Amino acid sequence: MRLVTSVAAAALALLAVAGQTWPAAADQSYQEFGTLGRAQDVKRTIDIVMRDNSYQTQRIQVRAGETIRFRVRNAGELLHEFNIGTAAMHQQHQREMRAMFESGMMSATRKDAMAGMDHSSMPGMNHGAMGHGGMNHGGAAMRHDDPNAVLVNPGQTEEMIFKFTKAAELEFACNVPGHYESGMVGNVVFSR
Ligand SMILES: [Cu+2]
Repeated sequence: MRLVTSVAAAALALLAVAGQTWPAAADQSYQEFGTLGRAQDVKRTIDIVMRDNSYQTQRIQVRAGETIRFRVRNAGELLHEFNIGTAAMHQQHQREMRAMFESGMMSATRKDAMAGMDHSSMPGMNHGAMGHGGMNHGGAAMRHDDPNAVLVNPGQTEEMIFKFTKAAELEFACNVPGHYESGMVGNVVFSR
């Protein structure tokens, strides 16, 4: 079942990407089901723990209209992502992420590999942790300012506040090359 869905999603993603030059414009598809949340609207925090290569939780439960603070900890030694989207969105994002890895913009252990050995690679000095939109090194990395996704370096914790506006069939997933395929994906379940 999942295989069939994935193949269909991959075909859709290919169609969606065809004709665009890379890097593609930021994917606004999340607006179908949510938006950037405001801190004052947060009623609940969900802790997400990421390892190499899995999530501690396979399922999160939310309500339409709810604003949630996700506290995302990377307890692994590799770079990981927490991204909320449809299966098709994840497929497309995986293609983009693969290109970033191939270009050297990201590495298996660092989201800002281009920055080299500057202060951003020192533990405890990750300026990205001050807010996922706060610091990027330009170019396609800007993509990760999307309110529905956060990339977390090994050993770091980052927060993401997201408002679910509408129920949808969603997954949370890590789109670092190979991770989704190895099972780094879980379900977002809407309750009433
Ligand atoms: Cu991962």
